[in-house]
Amino acid sequence: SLPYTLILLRHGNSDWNQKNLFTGWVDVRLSDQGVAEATRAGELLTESQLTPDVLYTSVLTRAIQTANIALDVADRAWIPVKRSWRLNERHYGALQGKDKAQTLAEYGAEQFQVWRRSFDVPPPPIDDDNEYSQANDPRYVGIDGEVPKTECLKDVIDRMLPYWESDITGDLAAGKTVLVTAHGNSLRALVKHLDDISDDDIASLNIPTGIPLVYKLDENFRPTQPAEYLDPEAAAAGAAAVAAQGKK
Ligand code: DG2
Repeated sequence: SLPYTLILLRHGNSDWNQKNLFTGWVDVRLSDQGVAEATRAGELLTESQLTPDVLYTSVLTRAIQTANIALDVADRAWIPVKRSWRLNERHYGALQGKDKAQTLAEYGAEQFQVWRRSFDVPPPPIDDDNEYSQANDPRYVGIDGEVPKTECLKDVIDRMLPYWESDITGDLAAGKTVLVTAHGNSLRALVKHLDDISDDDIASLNIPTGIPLVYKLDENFRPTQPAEYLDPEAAAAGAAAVAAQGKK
């Protein structure tokens, strides 16, 4: 029934978030802090009486773990699941595995910000023989198109939105409460679309780890009110921490 309910959840803090490394499509696990954040996310869902009917995740373990933990805590571990590489984090190209603070020191604040937050400038592409390349990762056999070697936010929008339209909106239209568990930049792409944020303004929007963001949508999948984080104070602090990453 209307308005439709959509819950966005960035995975909890990962081992590589903790180590301050560019991650992208590298399949790292949650840190202990991330497990605690996912647990808290489940408690927040319960406290808010939100009951997801269907789960969407990327094919990356940190998002899958987060959703599993949160839904288990919320007593909804049994709901159907759909996973897609189209919800994956932005592919970070040759930056994958690099230290964010070192990259900032080496290339300067301007280049660092362009690589992290520009709309249409991708980082340099990763070589197929780089240890952090996904060129030979079996989970991407049969994806429609080539495994990316780098992506900017615009590329993420271009591969994510078709899936939003073909699959996720269908479940919303059927009246289901949809939980999407994904990543900093794949969720920035979706929020940009939902809130109609300009290419310039999206640069300053950061998504905190592990805090559910709830949208109420009309029949055209447009917000009927501003989206709300279930813990606004923690979300503001978390977003500020993401923005400051690299700057020690
Ligand atoms: C982070 C985002 O992605 O990093 O790829 O390093 O959400 O999967 O931890 P996530 C990464 P920034 O773009 O915020 O530097």
